[in-house]
Amino acid sequence: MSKRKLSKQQQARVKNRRQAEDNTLDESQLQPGLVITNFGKRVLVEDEQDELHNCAVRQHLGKLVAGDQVFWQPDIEPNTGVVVKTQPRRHELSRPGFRGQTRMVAANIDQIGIVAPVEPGVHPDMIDRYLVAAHQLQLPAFIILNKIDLLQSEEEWEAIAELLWSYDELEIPILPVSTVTGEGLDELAERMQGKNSVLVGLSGAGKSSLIKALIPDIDIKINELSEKSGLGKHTTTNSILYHLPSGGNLIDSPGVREFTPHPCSLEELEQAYPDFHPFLGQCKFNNCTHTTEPDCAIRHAVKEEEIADTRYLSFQRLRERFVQAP
Ligand SMILES: Nc1nc2c(ncn2[C@@H]2O[C@H](COP(=O)(O)OP(=O)(O)OP(=O)(O)O)[C@@H](O)[C@H]2O)c(=O)[nH]1
Ligand SMILES: [Mg+2]
Ligand SMILES: [Zn+2]
Repeated sequence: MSKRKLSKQQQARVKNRRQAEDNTLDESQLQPGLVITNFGKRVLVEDEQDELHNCAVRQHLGKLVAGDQVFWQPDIEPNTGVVVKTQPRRHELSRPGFRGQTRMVAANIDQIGIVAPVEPGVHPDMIDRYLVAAHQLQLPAFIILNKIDLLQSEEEWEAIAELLWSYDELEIPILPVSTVTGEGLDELAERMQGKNSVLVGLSGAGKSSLIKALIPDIDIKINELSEKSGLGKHTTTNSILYHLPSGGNLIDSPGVREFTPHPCSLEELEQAYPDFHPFLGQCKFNNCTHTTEPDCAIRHAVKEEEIADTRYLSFQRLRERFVQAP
């Protein structure tokens, strides 16, 4: 991670600017707000009366994202302002981005809904990567099997069940839904009631469609967001927070081609795979990578079908690419 270091002189300049900014801060003007979405260097902040304000962000605050709690002060123009302070985040879901940068996905969430669509396909590898991220954040995750209206036969259902049995064994909830027929949407709404949830998954998985199906006056909301931010209405380029009718918030995140969790140690990766736990410590070598070593308890468990092949393979792909040497 190449985060450029500031020189002493630059650090002093940043500090002086911050102090100058703080001196102009009129505490009586500060209002609490919730970041609904970010675009460029600006954010849409919702005030306590549910009004939206297009706000600049003080530079030292870094990147803000849907779900951030902030303090802001109004500008002269109506519905504009400046975010001057942030509240500490409880959780932040992010991923490594381009050239060592971090891409923020959502802040202050209680749970992660992984959207796995029947079409273009359920990819256990993708699910496992989000499960590793959820483990890193100590957050519960569940799987939304979307577009089940496209499943035509018993065989197709069986093929999907085959891909998902290991998650069922891990007691990760799986919710079959369709935004076309409405099947499963009540159960999904119930699971998200009163909580802050984020929907994640590959582009085209149906995240935005699910949000549209769950929130009755969504078109009005989308128009309002687009009007206040100047953004288009149809693409999800940044995360957007919506309020659920029965309480709680739901964050729509932009799809990625391939999600990657943050790098971690071999031990941490092993911990993120609960199905490996009963066999850990039983390999011949205590630094076993579970690849070619003799007497490997993990590979033995895979052979005995106590660990799913897909889980073993996704673990190895993550280990090769994202495990940092100690
Ligand atoms: N058959 C069927 N199609 C669906 C369903 N849900 C969504 N779709 C279709 O899937 C496509 C992608 O849906 P989106 O909701 O835009 O997907 P997304 O996950 O938000 O995609 P990104 O914003 O690119 O990440 C659209 O053409 C939807 O009409 C469903 O339940 N059944
Ligand atoms: Mg979308
Ligand atoms: Zn081993």
